[in-house]
Amino acid sequence: MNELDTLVDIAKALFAQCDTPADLENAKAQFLGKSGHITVMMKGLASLDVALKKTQGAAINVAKQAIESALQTRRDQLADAQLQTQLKAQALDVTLPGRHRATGGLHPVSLTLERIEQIFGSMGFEVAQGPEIETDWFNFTALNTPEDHPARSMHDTFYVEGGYLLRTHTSPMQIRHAVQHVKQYKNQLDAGQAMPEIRVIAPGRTYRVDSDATHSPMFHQCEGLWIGENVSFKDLKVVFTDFCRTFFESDDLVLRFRPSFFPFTEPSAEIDIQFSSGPLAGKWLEVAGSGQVHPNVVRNMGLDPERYIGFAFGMGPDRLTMLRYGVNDLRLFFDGDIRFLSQFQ
Ligand code: 2NL
Repeated sequence: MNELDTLVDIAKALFAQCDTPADLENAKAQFLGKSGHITVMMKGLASLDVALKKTQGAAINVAKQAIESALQTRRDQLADAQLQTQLKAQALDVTLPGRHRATGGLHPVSLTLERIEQIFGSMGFEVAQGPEIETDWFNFTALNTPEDHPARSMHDTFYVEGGYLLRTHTSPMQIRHAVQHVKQYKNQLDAGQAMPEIRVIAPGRTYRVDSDATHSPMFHQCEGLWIGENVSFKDLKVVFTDFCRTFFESDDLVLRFRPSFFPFTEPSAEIDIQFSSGPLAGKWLEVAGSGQVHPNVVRNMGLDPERYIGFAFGMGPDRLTMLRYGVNDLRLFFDGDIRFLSQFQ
């Protein structure tokens, strides 16, 4: 092996030991730089005679090319290694499950309220919504509730500063709606003409001092009111029967109107339903209170009770939701546990 072959081998060995592009370029200088071995040998050719110059020159060139080629090969190897390291560092595991954005949904009681509004809407009822902090007048007095009625006690009702209270039912909103309606048709009424009937439901939050498995201090109520010149108990029966059968999707569901008492209606009735099939079949379940609106209440709406008559009812959407889905503890609705709530989506 001649001197040049040895030089090429040394260069290859040296290049192989270089782990970074900077090391490699430094090693290159030892052979191809200004004072590198190859460069010095080339310069040495000048002192040789022509024949030797030719053969030696060619041999040096072969060695030079071999070194340049080895250099390029090592450069490519290092660049490739660097790329591999970078790819490894930035690796994406495409088999990981994606992080999905959970879709929200309506609360089960909201689903019930929407259902109630939809069904009564199809029967021509408007939806009235209003204040949860009420006056004594709208919550009790206008509804013919006597001063000494137990519902008015501190024990049953949340009173707030300024003589206000948290409404114990949504009826005050129906009084507000009726008064507004009567005001709107005042000219017609003053002229002895008829006004369009009042047909409204009032869904929303209500409050009572009460807390156990079937009572929450905040609960929902939906009341309904239909006032006209010729609205009877028969209409109440038709409307409420239709509502219950549609709400529970059960055409053979039956209703029972059981005599009862409320200060704001006379006569009054509790409404019970009975399913003919399913887990609750055969049991009478109380779902609402109802009655013919008391003449004093009709008067407080600004109407003549000799001419205007109608019915009202009140029901608990929380309880309707429990019946519809088979939930046995009311508190589940208000605990905010996503494992419970997500089951209704
Ligand atoms: C019940 C009882 C009832 C009413 C609510 C009412 C409203 C007006 C006039 C007359 Cl503006 N009555 N509402 C009538 C009877 C019963 O609810 O047990 N609710 C869950």
